[in-house]
Amino acid sequence: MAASRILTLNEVIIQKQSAFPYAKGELSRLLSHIGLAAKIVNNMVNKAGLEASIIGETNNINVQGESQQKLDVFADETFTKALQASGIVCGVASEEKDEIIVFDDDLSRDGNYVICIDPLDGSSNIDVNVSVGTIFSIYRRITPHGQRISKKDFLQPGIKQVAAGYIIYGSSTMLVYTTGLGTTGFTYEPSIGEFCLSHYFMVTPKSGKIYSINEGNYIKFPLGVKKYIKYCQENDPETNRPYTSRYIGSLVADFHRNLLKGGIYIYPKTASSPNGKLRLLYECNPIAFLAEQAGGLATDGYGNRILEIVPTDIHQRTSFFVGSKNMVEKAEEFMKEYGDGYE
Ligand code: AHM
Ligand code: MG
Repeated sequence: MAASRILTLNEVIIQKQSAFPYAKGELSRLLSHIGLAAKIVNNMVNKAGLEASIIGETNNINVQGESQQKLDVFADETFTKALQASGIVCGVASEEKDEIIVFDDDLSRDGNYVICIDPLDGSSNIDVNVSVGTIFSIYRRITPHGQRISKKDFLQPGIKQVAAGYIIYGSSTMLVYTTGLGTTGFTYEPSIGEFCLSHYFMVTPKSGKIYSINEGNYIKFPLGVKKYIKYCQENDPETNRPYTSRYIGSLVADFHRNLLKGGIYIYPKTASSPNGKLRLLYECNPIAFLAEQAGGLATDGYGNRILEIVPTDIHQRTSFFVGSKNMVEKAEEFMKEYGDGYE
């Protein structure tokens, strides 16, 4: 639903502060810092075509075995600095860093929150002007104050998230977040340099017409996924099928479209990626939280709710089925019936 008068991100955060369980203004300040970093990264992403110095690859390979783009590094540094400057965050787990970063300065050491972040998801799309995003997830620390935090502060199941969100750098830039009280979207208004409330209480349709999956991997998919794709393609006027296939290859953009229009996004495990591709902590958990808060569902395709998976590694991967409730449930039915059999 569109807002009737202009409200900025900071105004809305302050308004909602009292409804938040840890209402000390800290989370509000943290979200403001994330909004600030998003503006800086947005500015750089927008200039990518003009600034040869920021497009293309670095010589580094990250912990995922993927080559780092220069903008990956820029986004990682920008968000890390903004989070540290907030004084509320004591550590970060980033897709771009092998190990967790512990903020050991006087300002941050005792911060209440840890953040899991994918600073620039889909960055292989940057050079060709396709939408990319930042995904973040916020947890309370577990380690008592006065002691140094460790990996266990980050290895919490998604149900423990106190907030999560993404920024989509697209045809317009948006910040979408939840603190567990619904999913809310803000659109960046460049003339005033503010994120303005544009999508209050986002509700995703229970059913949609879009399925999003990299069909180039079809041959390696579990049988249940192949059968579900076939179901999506079959003709049935009662269920609005055939569905339409849309896949950008940029999780935030694919999810955002499906959130608004109704649809399902699937990244299953495959014969060559037996644990799936997407990372639980900083890709799947935050997206799952937002999906559920908008009335959708997120599972691993094997009957497990993403938010209840207990992580054992900060870069852990999982198969991922997310989107409109009825569509995820139907895909789950196919997985239950046909499972992993490979044809
Ligand atoms: P990245 O974090 O290295 O950018 O990879 C994650 C991206 C997602 O945005 C996207 O949905 C997926 O990888 C696309 O993978 P594929 O090219 O295998 O379809
Ligand atoms: Mg990513």
